[in-house]
Amino acid sequence: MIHRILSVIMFVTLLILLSCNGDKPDTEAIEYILPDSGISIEGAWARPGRANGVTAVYLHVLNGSAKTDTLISLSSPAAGLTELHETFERGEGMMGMREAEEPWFPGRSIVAMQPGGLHIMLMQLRTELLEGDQVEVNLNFAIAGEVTVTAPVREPVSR
Ligand SMILES: [Cu+2]
Repeated sequence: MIHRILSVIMFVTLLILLSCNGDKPDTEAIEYILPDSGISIEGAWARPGRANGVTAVYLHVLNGSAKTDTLISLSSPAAGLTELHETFERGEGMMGMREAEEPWFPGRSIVAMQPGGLHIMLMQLRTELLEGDQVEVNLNFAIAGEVTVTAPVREPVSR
């Protein structure tokens, strides 16, 4: 609990950065086609980050199967700790983020992870991540199994 509170406090600054810089959902205009079965990941990208710091990875999860799948675990060789986060309103216009309570991906649907919403949080970054770098994330689903995605590092696209 204390760990969670500390985490939230630690990330408030980042959060302000993440949610208050006027970013529009970056991949909104792209239409993804569901696969016939299984899970595929599209449109992955990561923000730059400092060594020992944190950053966020955004992507779309396309669940082509009829069944709801669940994310069991996440990892990245680039980070000491990797979590699925959700953004929430803390009140008084403040936004916070916390570990997502419902990491579910309904059948035949697309879940977007994008600025201001769900995201994969990379913490304890092992090295600096600069624009042009790539970062690997492993998503371990209950049904689909492990899916590895390579996310290019870039700044958000502002519209
Ligand atoms: Cu986060």
